[in-house]
Amino acid sequence: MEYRILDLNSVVAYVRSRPEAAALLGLAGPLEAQEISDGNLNPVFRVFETHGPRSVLVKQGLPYLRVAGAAWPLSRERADFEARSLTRQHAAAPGRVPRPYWHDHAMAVNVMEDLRGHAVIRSPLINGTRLENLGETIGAFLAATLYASSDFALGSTAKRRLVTQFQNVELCDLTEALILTEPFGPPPNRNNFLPGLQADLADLQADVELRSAVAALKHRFMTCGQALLHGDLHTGSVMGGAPDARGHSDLRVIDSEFAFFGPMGFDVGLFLANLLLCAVSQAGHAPDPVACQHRRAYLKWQMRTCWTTFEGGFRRQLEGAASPSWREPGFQDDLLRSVLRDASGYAGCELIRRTVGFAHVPDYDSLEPEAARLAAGRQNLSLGRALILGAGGTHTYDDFERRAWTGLDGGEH
Ligand code: SR1
Ligand code: MG
Repeated sequence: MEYRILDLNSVVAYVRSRPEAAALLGLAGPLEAQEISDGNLNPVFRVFETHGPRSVLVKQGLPYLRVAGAAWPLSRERADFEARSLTRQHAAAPGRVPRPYWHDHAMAVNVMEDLRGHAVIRSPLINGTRLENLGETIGAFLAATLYASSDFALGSTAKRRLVTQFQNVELCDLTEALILTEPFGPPPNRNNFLPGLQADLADLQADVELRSAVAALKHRFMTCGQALLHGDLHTGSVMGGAPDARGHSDLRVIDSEFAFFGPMGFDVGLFLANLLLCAVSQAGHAPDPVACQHRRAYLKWQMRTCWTTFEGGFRRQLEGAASPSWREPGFQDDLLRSVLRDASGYAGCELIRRTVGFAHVPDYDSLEPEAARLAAGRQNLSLGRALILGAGGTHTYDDFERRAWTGLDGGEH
């Protein structure tokens, strides 16, 4: 089949034309489609039975960035990276990602489980919804997926072979530019920030020590292929079902088209940073200072649980590694400390780029009035800088937390 861009009409015919639709899913009767695109990169459709409960999710890579159009070309190979990484995540952490149904290379399409009753968790978190198992679930997901793709699990030969399947050149280049370069440098760039932050940004960009630390993080991102990362693990990349009586939700990690072999702390740091961005923004989103404090305490605990679950899960798996080298306690301590240091640095970069870079987050952008956005923006920049500069001195999670929560514990409003 030749590549063509799907729309609401053709996506139904496309699904019907595939043998998997009948064989795997029994989709035989009349079908309808609905567009449910949410991310920056790709259109997403739900194709569902008119008279039945079954549905699938169809995601297609366009030859350009969805939100920018043809002016920003992007190859369709991101659909291949998502297919390969989703399959591996599904094997390593079953039930924590949508079930993959089929990948169509020619059409740059991935068809997967439609998480129909689920919603992306970013908005609920902004609005104060408590998902009590969030940190634990994502920490366990990270421990499972990162370990399964590491040298510790695979041995160096299988790992090197696998790395060749994840040369995600374009999307790594995008991350290097948008997260690790442009926010810290002069034009030309695609930075986008409130005029009131101009002086703060100039001050940050003039900090030679900061620029060197970010250069080191960028170099590590480019050269340290520890494990297969999700590559874009923010709260817009997690969906959750309605919480049960205990506040536990069926959480699923989505959208792994940025997957590549990189430093494990990048995934950990991005996720922690997005909870922190939410915490900072609560000064403007929570209805009063007490609610602000409660919401922040919740987010703080989820961040800690995410790290401790990841660390514990990773250590447990190292204990079962085939090579005795990886069972050395001193090695394990050093490794996990270095992941935490990296997480601190990358979390700092994420806070900064979501405030002054090309792609922001609704936590921050939806703050009104502008003075509230300015205050949060300043706090994001200051925390981001502290996390980057303090990364080398981060030996324990307490060190990280102390730095990350500077000025947040009082529930300022
Ligand atoms: C141009 S793409 C901007 C951002 O969207 C994705 O979700 C990644 O976070 C990327 O940096
Ligand atoms: Mg995405």
